Amino acid sequence: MSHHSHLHKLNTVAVHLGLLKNGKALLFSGSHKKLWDWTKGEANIWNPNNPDHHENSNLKRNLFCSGHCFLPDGRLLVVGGQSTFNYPHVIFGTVIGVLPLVLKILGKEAADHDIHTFDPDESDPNLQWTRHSPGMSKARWYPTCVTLPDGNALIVSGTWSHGYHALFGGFMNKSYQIFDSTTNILSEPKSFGFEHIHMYPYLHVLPGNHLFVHSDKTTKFWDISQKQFLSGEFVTSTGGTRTYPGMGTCVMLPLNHDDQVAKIMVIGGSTVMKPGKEDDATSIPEMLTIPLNDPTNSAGWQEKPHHLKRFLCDSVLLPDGKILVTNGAEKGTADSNQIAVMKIELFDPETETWQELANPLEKPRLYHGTAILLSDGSVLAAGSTGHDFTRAIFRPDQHFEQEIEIIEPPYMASNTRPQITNSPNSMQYDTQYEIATDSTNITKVSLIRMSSTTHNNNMDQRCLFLNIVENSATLKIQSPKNGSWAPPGYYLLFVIDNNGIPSVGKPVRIGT
Ligand SMILES: [Cu+2]
Repeated sequence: MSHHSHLHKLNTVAVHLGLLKNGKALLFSGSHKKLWDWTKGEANIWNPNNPDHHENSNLKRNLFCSGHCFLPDGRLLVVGGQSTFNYPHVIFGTVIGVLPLVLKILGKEAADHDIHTFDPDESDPNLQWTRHSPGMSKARWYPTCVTLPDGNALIVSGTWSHGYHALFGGFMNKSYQIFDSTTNILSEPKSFGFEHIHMYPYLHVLPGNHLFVHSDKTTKFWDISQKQFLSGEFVTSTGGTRTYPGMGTCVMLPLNHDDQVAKIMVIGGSTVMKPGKEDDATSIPEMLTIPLNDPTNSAGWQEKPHHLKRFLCDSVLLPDGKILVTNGAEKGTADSNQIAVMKIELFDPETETWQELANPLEKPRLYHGTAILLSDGSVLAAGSTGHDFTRAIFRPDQHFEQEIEIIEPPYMASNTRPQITNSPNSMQYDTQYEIATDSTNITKVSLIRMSSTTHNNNMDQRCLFLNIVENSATLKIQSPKNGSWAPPGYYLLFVIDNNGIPSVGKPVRIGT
């Protein structure tokens, strides 16, 4: 088989990347020449079916280092954005409060108080982005958000002053807010209850209405109905931070419809709590097995077979239930890293083993790299701002990666992939539906949420294997039990045959 290039050049840096319900990819950030200029934003829409073209979407604000998750109707909620530029005089001006005031008067205030949505149903590039008012009263730079079982989005973390952050190591926004996806109204901030939360924590909604929250090395569980943390916490055993600025990636393994436990893995990260340029990344993944009826009853984080040493890496849930791990570097901290890791790995949760793909990445994907699953089962890797952001400011063309690339998991080479010939466009919870396929050998049916990611933190990603209730002349499945198993929104539906080969995914709206 001849090896052809999978690279496509766009005119934005995919620091932020999402798969829209129409199957196109949305990429956005600051200007590809000046990511840090808080007055300039940039967004592209790329169609995998027409890969040599892209559309520009008119993003007026710089949403560099925001957080985002998909709402039930397929809009992307984007929280925050670029803070003011971190030159020393700017930091000083920010700390004494003069700069934000002056910028507000000039109409040039930074985007870190902003709340935006992107609407894929809108074809006019000038109307796709909506800035909602009022924004957040207290800024969030590097926040995380997640769509809850009721379809509203929980927003946590982020620093509220870039200036204070640069000088004193971080002033965290410790409140939570909820964005109502029906009224577009943001709730008043309330204390989240995680005293030492840092930037871009990992959040996952667990079946049964608890939220997994992990920051640095500490895991806690938040009761979504009571809006408070359960007592007790768990600590990863390998010592280093797993989140920003030494972040690896965190993924909930595929759920089965009758599971009593959820398994969450941290893959990659740092060997130390406060990484510098010379500190090694880890090669030790850890897994937390969480009893769904009482998460605090977990036996704690456990080491699993080692992968390649890396941080700044992304995990992508594949339709067959395996996890693809790509991107990153062997040493360092976010903006100052060394030795790109070009190899791509697959983790099989059934056997708990790792395998390397035959072809490596074509481009280094370092800090601000991204990767997501596309509808056909391939993986889109994108973004990167290189080894050293300070140097990149003088030669952005050499550092700010505008080329995106397609990774093909082994099943993409199969010329006998099963096909879904008919499937529902939407599904209520806990209901039976028929799926028509061209194969009589379907053994599994998976749902993967169409996801968005930034800073190696996929805030949407989850995979659920559905209950097959009939598999004879017709294939009949039971949809997810409720929003805690599959928060409302758009998913890709895949069928997998007895050789483990998945179909192309069909978009389906869950929980309408
Ligand atoms: Cu960033």
